[in-house]
Amino acid sequence: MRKRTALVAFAATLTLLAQPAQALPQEAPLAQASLAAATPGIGHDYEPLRDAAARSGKTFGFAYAPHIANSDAKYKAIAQREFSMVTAENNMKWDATEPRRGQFTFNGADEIMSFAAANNQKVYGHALVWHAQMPAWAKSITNRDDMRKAMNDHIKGVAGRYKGKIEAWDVVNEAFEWDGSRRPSELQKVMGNSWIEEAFRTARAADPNAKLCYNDYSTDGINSKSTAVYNMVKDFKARGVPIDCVGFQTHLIVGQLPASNKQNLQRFADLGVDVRITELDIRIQLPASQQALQTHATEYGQVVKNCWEISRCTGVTIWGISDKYSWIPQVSPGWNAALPWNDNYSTKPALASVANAMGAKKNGSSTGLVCGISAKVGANWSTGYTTDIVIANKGTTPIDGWTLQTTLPDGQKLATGWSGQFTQNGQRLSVSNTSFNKTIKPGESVSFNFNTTKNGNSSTALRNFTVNGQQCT
Ligand code: 9MR
Repeated sequence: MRKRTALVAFAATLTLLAQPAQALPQEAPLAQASLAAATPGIGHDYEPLRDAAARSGKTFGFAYAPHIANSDAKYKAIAQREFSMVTAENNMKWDATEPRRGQFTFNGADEIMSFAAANNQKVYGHALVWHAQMPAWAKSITNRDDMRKAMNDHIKGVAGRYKGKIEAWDVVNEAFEWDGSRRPSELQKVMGNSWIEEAFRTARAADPNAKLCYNDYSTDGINSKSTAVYNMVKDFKARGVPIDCVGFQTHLIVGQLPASNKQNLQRFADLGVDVRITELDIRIQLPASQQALQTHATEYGQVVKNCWEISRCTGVTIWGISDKYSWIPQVSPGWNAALPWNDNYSTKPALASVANAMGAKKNGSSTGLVCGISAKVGANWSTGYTTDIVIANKGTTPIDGWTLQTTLPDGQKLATGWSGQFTQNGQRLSVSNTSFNKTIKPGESVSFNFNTTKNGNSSTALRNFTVNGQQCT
């Protein structure tokens, strides 16, 4: 067991809470992910953007590629800190999950589910039926009933596996052409017009709790394609075909955000479905000029604002984190700079623009107090766990006396604390300095820890802190 320094307040240690040095093997892995959520932003000094989104009842998502998180610590830290929703960039697609007929492979998809769970993120399922990344065996089917069976079995296999755990599914992706006609995919050619509604009905039966979405690109403004989708949604609603949401990919070219974007989102919302910006990126011809970066920032902010002003818009998902891994240069050579984070994780003006459109707070902006928090689960046993917190002074003036506040998970109670003065009021926990750790000089930090009872819940790495009333991450 770790050696504790001065024991202050809450001396009533319960014997039951005696700590084993290690988590018991049968316990769930520690919620390490939220550690990064509590670290300062990479490339900016705003609070986690997921927190700003949450205040508006929305989520901020990103397209996630687990192999990148496994090799790039900054990507992973941003993924954990900034986002409250995860879309699988590739791992939940048909070719990834059913490469051979009837043989499902869920390794990558499962990895995404556990990453999201560890980071308290929702999962947006992408995509059950799509003409691209459709395995060759499925594309080669020519018999209508056989294709229907393959499609329905696929939907049941994937949506069924994650039943109850997916916020929303892109049931059908990219089924229309620019002129509003149906895309002449194998799906369309072999099954005829009814395949889309059949896919939705099958998905509803496979996971009745997931919201079911239609998703497409170049539908961001009012045009022939978005109107065709609009008419389909209207028809589905009228006939009781289960559809709950429409995703607007919003893969834009800088300077070309349609003026009718908000009006278009609103007309879909008015049909009684949720809308979401599902794959936002805005590409620029390289090298990106200052002027292009300004327009880029304005458009990023405008898209977020448009969603934020529509109550049925559930949020914005960006298609990646850093330009380094964007799909854009492979498809459009000479173009990129599409995401808010550059190759080296510095940020473009778009990041601030998005943050401001969400009403994100800057760390320490109003009092000059600039602090950083690291909070992690330490010892962890069946009935309780230890939280270790470090407050760092990241500013240029000393912090002379401090009170940290945070919220404990429902039902959990403070038991014992060290190196601070602890009070719990409801689920709100306040910790003030002791005489020996009152002053935090610039560049220095203080640490303290405490035990909480679990009351049948699991250990949770805390997030959302204030120090002296100031948001601190
Ligand atoms: O970003 C994805 C890229 O890694 C894949 O190679 C590509 C293959 O089709 O799909 C990309 O994601 C697409 C998404 O699934 C659907 N809308 C368009 C996205 C960009 O092509």
